[in-house]
Amino acid sequence: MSNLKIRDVRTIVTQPTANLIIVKIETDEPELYGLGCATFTQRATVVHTAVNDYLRPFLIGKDPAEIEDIWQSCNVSPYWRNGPVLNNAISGVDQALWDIKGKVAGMPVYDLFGGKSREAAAVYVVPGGRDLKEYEENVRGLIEQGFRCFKLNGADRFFSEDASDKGWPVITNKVSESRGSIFDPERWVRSIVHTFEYFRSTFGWDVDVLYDIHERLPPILGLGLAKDLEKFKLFFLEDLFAPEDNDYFRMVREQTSTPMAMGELYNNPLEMIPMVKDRLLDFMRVHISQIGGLTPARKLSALCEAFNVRTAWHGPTDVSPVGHAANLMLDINVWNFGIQEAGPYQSDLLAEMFPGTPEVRNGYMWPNGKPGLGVDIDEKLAAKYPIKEPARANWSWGNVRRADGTVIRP
Ligand code: GCO
Ligand code: MG
Repeated sequence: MSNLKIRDVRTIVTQPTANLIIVKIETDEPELYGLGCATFTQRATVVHTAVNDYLRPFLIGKDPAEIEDIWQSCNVSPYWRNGPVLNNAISGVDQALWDIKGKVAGMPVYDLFGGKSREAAAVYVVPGGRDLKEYEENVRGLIEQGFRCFKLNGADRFFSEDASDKGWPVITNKVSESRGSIFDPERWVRSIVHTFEYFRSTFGWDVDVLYDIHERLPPILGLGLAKDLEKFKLFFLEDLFAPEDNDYFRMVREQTSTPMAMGELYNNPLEMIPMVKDRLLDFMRVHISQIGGLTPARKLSALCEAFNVRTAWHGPTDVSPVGHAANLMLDINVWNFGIQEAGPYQSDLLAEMFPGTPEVRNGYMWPNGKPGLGVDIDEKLAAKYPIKEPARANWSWGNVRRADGTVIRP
């Protein structure tokens, strides 16, 4: 591999569902290229610029085999570092280089990492339903298909105190619609407890359940909820606090055994390391492209193993199929795997646009055993779905407010 050179680096930005950003690295060997996920869906065009204007000229001519050196030099080249935009840009490059290395070696990336600890990655899914009856039917159908772990977000709307509430979180339209959705933390907390009472009494204890607080609660309410939910034996309670409130996890650890999952909002190692070394979380849930790709994620997995923290990589619809394949390489390899989020990313369109997309069936995500990350992209099809109105990709994060108009920090 030593005499290969990077010939071109460019992004493929497409919006088949969420805004997805893929980095494609072409080498001077015809048909040898790699793909990496750089998806920061809320700021896709900024990542596009970071790759094309800054990393491309920095990388052309380098040896694609030197993944570690390329990661380290890309990380310090802007001087200021550890932010979401540049980390995503570097992730796209990093994952593409691992893809190339696997293709040259003729093996899946998990084999480059040391082989398989399991054949497939157990997943969790988020059941849907327009009403409780349909929700229950969907859960029973998923259980029959072999799924055993469920995120209950969304079901709380069936148990909110105001029958008119439709959205998540509990919505009370006490302020004009122009301010977006209204969030009432105390009512939402009560609806979550009712949701778990329903789920355990309806589906029993042979299934795992989890919930995502999404950092929206005042910390002391979150602590109280974690204690109230202890009797329901959650698989984990996710994002109980915002990264800015990491130290509140110390109180949770002293007062309840409800397992903690955190990490999708982390970018900076200084956010992650204290959480692991002080055993303040049970599951590390970073969005791998937000921390710079597979190279740092491998190192984070090893740090977590030393403290018996398990992995549960972020895997929503705003991770591309290339990114899900990257998650899966670590899921298959590491000893301390916990669970894999399989956000509803499977669709006929995505499967056609990304041949080799990891398959989710019988409760597991399955590697396809192909060299590299095992996923390709149909660029012509991707080009048919350009990003529309980038500014609208905020997904309401700056519009969710309390009844008094205070914006909620997710
Ligand atoms: C999850 C996440 C997502 C995020 C989304 C932000 O656990 O999957 O919380 O639902 O809201 O990825 O863009
Ligand atoms: Mg989450």
